[in-house]
Amino acid sequence: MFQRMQSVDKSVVVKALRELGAYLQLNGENAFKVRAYDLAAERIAGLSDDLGALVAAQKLTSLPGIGESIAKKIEEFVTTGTMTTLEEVKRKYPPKILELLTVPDLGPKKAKALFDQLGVGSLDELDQALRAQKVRALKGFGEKTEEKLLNGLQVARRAASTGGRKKLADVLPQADALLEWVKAAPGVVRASLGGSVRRQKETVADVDLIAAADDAQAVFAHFKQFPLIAEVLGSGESKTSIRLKETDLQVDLRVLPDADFASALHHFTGSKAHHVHLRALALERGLTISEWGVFRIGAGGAQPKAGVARHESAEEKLPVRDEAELYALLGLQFVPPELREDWGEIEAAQQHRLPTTLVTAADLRGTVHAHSTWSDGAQSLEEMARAALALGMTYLTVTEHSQTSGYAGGLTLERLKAQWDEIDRINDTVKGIRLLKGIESDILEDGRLDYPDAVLEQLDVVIGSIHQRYSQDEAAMTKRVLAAFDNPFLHIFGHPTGRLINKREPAPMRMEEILDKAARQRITIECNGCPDRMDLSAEHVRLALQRGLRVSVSSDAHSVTELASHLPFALASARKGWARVEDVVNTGDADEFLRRIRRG
Ligand code: DGT
Ligand code: CA
Ligand code: ZN
Repeated sequence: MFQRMQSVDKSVVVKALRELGAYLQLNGENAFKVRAYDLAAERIAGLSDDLGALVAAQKLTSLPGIGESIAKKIEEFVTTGTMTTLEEVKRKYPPKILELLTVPDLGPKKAKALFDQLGVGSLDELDQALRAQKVRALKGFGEKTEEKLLNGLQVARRAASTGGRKKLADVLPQADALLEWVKAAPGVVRASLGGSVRRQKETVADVDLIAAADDAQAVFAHFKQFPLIAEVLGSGESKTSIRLKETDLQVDLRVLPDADFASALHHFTGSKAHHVHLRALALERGLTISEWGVFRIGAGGAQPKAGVARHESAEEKLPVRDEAELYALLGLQFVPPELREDWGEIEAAQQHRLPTTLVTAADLRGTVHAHSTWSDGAQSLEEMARAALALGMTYLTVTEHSQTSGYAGGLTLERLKAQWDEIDRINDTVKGIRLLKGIESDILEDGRLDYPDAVLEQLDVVIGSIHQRYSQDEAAMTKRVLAAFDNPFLHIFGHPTGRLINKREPAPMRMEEILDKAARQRITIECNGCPDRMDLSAEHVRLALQRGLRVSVSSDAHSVTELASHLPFALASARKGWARVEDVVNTGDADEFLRRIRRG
């Protein structure tokens, strides 16, 4: 597994250390020892040097928090591929026992008791024991614990099926509420969300909050009063972590003096990959960047160790009032948080060719992809029109489902034509908003659209989407989409991959080939704002834009609420994929929209 010492996969080592720590917990080892393995794992995970090289040079113990004994275990693992201590302790338990530690309210002691007394060694076995009401009979458990564990079991199962990552939309409301709560804490000068939430990733593992205040403990005391807290996981000098009720979301709050806020916010916004790249750049300029700030390396040229830097006098700490200053110190254009993934943004920032006009909500003039009671929407067409108007939109594309989607109230030809009369009536009576006649046509199994060309031709906007037969293989699915693009009346490829976050994988298709053809045929690609979908993914948006394609920022609204609530998620995909105002078809008025989606 590790023939060469170089390029060791750190994540495998991190996983082994964490596992060993978890088994030691089961064994009843003291918390101090267990924590040492977690700390070592964290240290290795955050390492920017090559681990293989460190081991070869026998320099592991020079890392803070890694002592002789752990260093030996890492060395053994890196050189032989096994860690004897881990293998030994694993043999004492059934293979899935660590699953139990993922259940909230089930600590290592209780897990061990369940194993020793009931032979419970996995989530499934825990489920059976709970149902058989065997758990309540154990000493120290009881009916109340049983009920808690039944709940916890569900949480653990959900987490296991999603890799523990939650949808952005499920997290944002609580994250925003917490941010407001922290801003109201005594002495807080400024505060912000950080981490993957600030970078607008589609899924997030936890929420990171950063606040500026002189008295961190006073802020923590207020933080812990937040009504929805299930448990305080830890509280230290500058960080407090909590777990929330209902969502089981973990939130880390860091509080620093205002002078350190910008560099800390930058650090805890990430991403790690972005930082690793930035740090290399910084070194070339004689600077180091860490969570403690930006330092000019002293005349001696010594590199500060993390955590020591701020106390060392050889380095000069540079003032950083905001993130733009930090980037300026590196000779870089400011990089918006969404772009910080090391997807080429640092190279672009060096050359000052990062997009400066990323699309915002204020740029949108029309709302694209809406359903009403004519198909499976919740409100009438007129209500949708008035709601769009209230949002400051100047047009709304009416795109009901087509006839094949009978289950979703898809429109027969007659009903489609009847709808045109109503659209004309609303356009005459409701001033300030223009309804465009459209359809969300099914892309059938062979790539045909769902109405005759003679009908499609009469529509202002045709979205083509796949709703059925997701089971096709990659070749068939790709062929299907490519064929659809040959229809001259198709304007927009709707929710392209069909992915449902944490529920359904993207349909298999050769996306680059599809985007190549879309570019040739001038098809617009949809950023779908339904928070379960958010497809295109940001990576795909980027690929589309690189081919000169335009995207739509679509609400895919089935109600007046969704007209507004879905937009931030379509925008998140678009912005994260570097879409500028001019790359988005619905940032101009209705005529401009029609010009931009036009094919020839
Ligand atoms: P998540 O929580 O998995 O959705 O994604 P993030 O990016 O929010 O990751 P998280 O919460 O582990 O850490 C927040 C930020 O803190 C991360 O984006 C960069 C910074 N950070 C955390 N750990 C390390 C590390 O070991 N090395 C470096 N360079 N940065 C780190
Ligand atoms: Ca995070
Ligand atoms: Zn659809």
